[in-house]
Amino acid sequence: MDKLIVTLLGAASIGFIYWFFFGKKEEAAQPKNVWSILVEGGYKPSTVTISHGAPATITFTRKDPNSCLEEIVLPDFKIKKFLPLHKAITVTISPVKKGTYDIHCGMNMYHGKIIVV
Ligand SMILES: [Cu+2]
Repeated sequence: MDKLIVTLLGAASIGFIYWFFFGKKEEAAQPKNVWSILVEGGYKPSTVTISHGAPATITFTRKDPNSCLEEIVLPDFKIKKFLPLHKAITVTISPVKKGTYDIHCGMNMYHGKIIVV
């Protein structure tokens, strides 16, 4: 009887872990064209998925005083913006081609990704 309970508990926790990691990942991969990225010790989320052929807006809010993160660069879209602390800065992109595009800080140290599907 004890063994059965342990087995059931084990199965339940495996199920939970699976749901926790894979369920969330699937949700993050769902394309949408309005995103908010928190800039704090990096970019959160660091990967955003958008659909091609429609304009997408990404709002960056920097909460990290580290000057390394004060500039956001989207090289493929020729966008470079200063991010004042605690202020939402929105960039709009209209990617026509599917692919993966880089987001990085002014010094190319912190990285994020835009996946266009
Ligand atoms: Cu930097």
